[in-house]
Amino acid sequence: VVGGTVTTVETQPWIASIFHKVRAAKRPVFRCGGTLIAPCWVLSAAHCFPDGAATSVSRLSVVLGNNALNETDLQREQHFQVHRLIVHEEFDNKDQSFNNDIALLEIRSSSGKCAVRSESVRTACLPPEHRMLPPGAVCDVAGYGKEGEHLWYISQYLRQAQVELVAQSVCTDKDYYGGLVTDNMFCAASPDWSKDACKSDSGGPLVCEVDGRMFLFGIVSWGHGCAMAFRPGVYTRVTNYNRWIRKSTGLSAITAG
Ligand code: 4AZ
Repeated sequence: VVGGTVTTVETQPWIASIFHKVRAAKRPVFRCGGTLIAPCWVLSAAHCFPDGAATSVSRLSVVLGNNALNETDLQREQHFQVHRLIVHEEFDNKDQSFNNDIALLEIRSSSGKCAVRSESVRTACLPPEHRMLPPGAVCDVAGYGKEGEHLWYISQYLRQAQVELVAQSVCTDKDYYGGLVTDNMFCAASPDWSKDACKSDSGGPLVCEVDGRMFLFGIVSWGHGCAMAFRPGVYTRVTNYNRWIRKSTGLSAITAG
């Protein structure tokens, strides 16, 4: 996150960190963010798993309640293996279009359990199908991604920033992204272009408050650079995927929070 502030995981208790075991590395390497939407399910971005259905789930792991990536705090954290990875069937990024950039991870602890609600771990609500907020609505993006586009390291600590929803007609204007932004995406930025998601925030949440509850409207997906003028952050439009989420998880209703 560029231009944001360090936050505690209790402020974003639905955030997940997804790690990938690499042969040469001692520790699992941070791959992407995610959002806990049900005790056994984390929503993330399809592009986080470039091997798609061929991804070896045994190399993936998920941590909830994670404040600092390189510190272990078992008071807060809950650790999981990935039981199943479901990448959207129509995500095909050969053309780098990022359309349908959505994936689900079914999580299980080593004792076979799902997430347990605590101060640091809690599900985000999913908004009703096709619900839209007006342009200018203020939302929060959170993650462990870069604090500047040209830094070579990601943030050690969870950070968040307030961004505003950009009208679809504006974001698809030729001065912005033109036809690169599909109906399955929306844009968000800060009015002075100082705040944005950045590399390694991918898969993580954009949440917006409605009637005192936080709803997951977006998944960090892509953008040209970070915090650049006329180049908002682009997010997967979660409200286009309620049916896909229901079908994939087998959960008939996801409303908890
Ligand atoms: C990335 O490379 C990335 N500014 C994620 C988000 C944004 C740009 C790049 C949005 O994962």
